[in-house]
Amino acid sequence: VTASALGFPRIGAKRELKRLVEGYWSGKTDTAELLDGVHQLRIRHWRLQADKGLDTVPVGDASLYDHVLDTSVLFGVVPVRYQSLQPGLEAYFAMARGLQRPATESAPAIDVPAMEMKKWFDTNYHYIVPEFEQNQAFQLADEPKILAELAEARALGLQARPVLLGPVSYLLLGKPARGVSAASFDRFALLPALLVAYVELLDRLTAAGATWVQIDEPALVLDLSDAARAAYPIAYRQLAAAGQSKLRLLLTTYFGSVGNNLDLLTQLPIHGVHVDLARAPEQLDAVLNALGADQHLSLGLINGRNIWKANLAHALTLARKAVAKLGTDRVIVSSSSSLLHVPHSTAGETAMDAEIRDWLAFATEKLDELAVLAKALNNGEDAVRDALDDNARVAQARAASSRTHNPETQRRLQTVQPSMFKRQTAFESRRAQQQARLKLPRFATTTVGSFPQTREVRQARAKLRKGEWTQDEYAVFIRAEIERTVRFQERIGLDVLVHGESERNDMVEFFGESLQGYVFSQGGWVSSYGTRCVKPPIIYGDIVRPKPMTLDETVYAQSLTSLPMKGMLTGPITCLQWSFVRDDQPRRDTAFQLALAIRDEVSDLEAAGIPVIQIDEPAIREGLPLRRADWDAYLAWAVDAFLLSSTGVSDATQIHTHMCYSDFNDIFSAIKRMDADVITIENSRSDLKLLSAFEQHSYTNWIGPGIYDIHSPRVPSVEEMKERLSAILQFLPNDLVWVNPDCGLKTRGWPEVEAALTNLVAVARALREKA
Ligand code: THG
Ligand code: ZN
Repeated sequence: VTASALGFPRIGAKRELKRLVEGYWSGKTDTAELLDGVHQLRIRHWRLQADKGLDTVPVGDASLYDHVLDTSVLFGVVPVRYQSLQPGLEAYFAMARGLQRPATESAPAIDVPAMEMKKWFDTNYHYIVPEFEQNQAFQLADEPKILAELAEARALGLQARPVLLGPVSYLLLGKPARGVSAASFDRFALLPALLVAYVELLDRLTAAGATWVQIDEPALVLDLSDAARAAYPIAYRQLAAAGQSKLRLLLTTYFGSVGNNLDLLTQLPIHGVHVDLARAPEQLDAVLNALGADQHLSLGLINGRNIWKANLAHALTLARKAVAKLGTDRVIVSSSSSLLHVPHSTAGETAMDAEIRDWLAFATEKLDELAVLAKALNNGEDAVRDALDDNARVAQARAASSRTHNPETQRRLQTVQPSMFKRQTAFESRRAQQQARLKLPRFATTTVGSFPQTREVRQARAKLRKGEWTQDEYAVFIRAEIERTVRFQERIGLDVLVHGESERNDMVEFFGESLQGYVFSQGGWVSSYGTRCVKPPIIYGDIVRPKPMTLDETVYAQSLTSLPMKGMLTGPITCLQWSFVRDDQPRRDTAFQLALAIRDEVSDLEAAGIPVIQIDEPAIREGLPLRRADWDAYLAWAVDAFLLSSTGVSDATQIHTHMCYSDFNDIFSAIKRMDADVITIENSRSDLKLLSAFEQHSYTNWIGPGIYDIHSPRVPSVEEMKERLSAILQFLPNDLVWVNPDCGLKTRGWPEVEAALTNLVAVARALREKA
């Protein structure tokens, strides 16, 4: 039995990758420094894996920005608009994040936007979406980065396993390039040409000494079309012939069960299969039965998506079953998925509650677990007795801890009634009462919640954290920020104001820090996109709201103005989705506990006279299970959780919600059932399909489709936003439309926000006069 991980977090223990790459962008780091820095980081991560006792290290999983973008560059899939740039880092980073450069004497100005980003399966990681032309050519790069890295790892004496994204998953993750009609686009028509490039690469990897290559095909856990299923045998028959048939392919699946794709998998001429036994342990028997006589099986036993120490006894039971059937030589113990989705190490978490820290394993600690499993299987459990005993002790301590159970929360969960999932009356009657109370004009204007988080704001938080400021000094600073933000909105002429959220680091982490049942880490960063990270808080126990979380700031903000103030909360599903969640009870129960805490906050805000409350649920769609058959069950409890959080108010209190990713045509009935009085949504691409869905499903509540794309520093003109709004009004009844930006303004600067919001208010006013 050997041990290996499918991939390791690339950001670094101290987010070294972020500093290197952002330093390069700002001109502080030159190319040589950047490349040397990431080289050192790679080596450190390989050595760490080898030192922990892993037999094989993955090569090529690290990236300067994103591994899917790396795959596109590897095969020459560079959209036309970047082809005039310098190949190499300039084109690469332009694809990742756009490039603006003023004209010089010798060169014209450059202004190319970034490629699209999308969520990687059901994770909080975003990949760069490949763009394919109708007859896309594929051309292996002259100096593939993965070949250089293989040489580096081998030079260190390491057993290195190159990692590639598989051709079928790669094609499925992409989209037709601009100008290519989606209707006539057939991605699998590109397969033969793509395979030629893959074969050439595999040949070169073999020549460079690779014996195994890991090919990731996570699409195999999805519902596949017939065309996608047909592509697999074609692809892998061809790849199997590469490397003079000496190379061995480990085909990996992760994030779920292979399910009905198992028959497909077993037809493929591959040497090994990896399955996710953390998410889908029940598939082991079927996979063992289906495996060919010489095929290896990589067991995804250690969870790559969560941070709890594994139950090693349980993992060993599964592994022994595999060894009994296959023998030790054909079994690999591994992480369920790449460890990209968990933080680097718990070692720096000195401030965390020691009892809870003892329950956690981040990526580095998961390597230890893998090594223990392999040793136990190879040399007998006595060889790792101490580690196994310690693991059993932790599992028991966690199960028995009084810290995870709160009787009052449990009692309340039992008393949840169907009536708590409903507003008192239907929207029509609520609407009249809210109008009478708020007296808002038609085309009412508002923002989605956050205002620019300037350097001063982040520095203030740092001063508080480091103890340079007292809580009082910090509170004085925040109040000044709130007052400035309120006066700003009054001056601009917005109708429903917000306090600006300057006291919040992240919309999920902030609530995690205010609720019991949560712990948060100091350095538990996880890549979200490129160099950007999030620090997911950890839900370890029953949720309790010890005191109001947002009341002081919101009430203070309302005291400054006679205009309506909107209280800002994060919804239960988004808190769940963007946290590490306890694995000892159903996610639904945790969501309902969060919902009850938010429901209490909503009541407190209402009682304090706040007339409008927004409960953001940007993550409700990304929480959708990967298989359609599981959607309805999820949507039932997810929408119930939102309703539980939002319906404990009188008719005259206006509930808003917000969603960032407008890709929700297929969950429309769930959106409707949320019954928010106002929903603000992203619509930066003026997606008429989305708007027609509102019409089609006869959506009757208020809607605010964003008319200002906040993802770019560009200031949209009055004309531009007017046009966008006119298009919107083709589809939606005029008296249901709100006017607002796409999303929060946290990542923008004040001057551009002032200019854009001034234009936005002018658009709304002009429409009112016309109507
Ligand atoms: N919060 C959480 N998850 C998210 C988002 C969020 N997932 C989806 C989307 N929003 C991801 N977007 C971002 C945007 C910005 C940053 C991270 C994810 C970001 N991070 C800072 C960085 O890496 O420099 C760190 C922030 C900090 O210092 O706290 O800018 O909003 N949970
Ligand atoms: Zn948003």
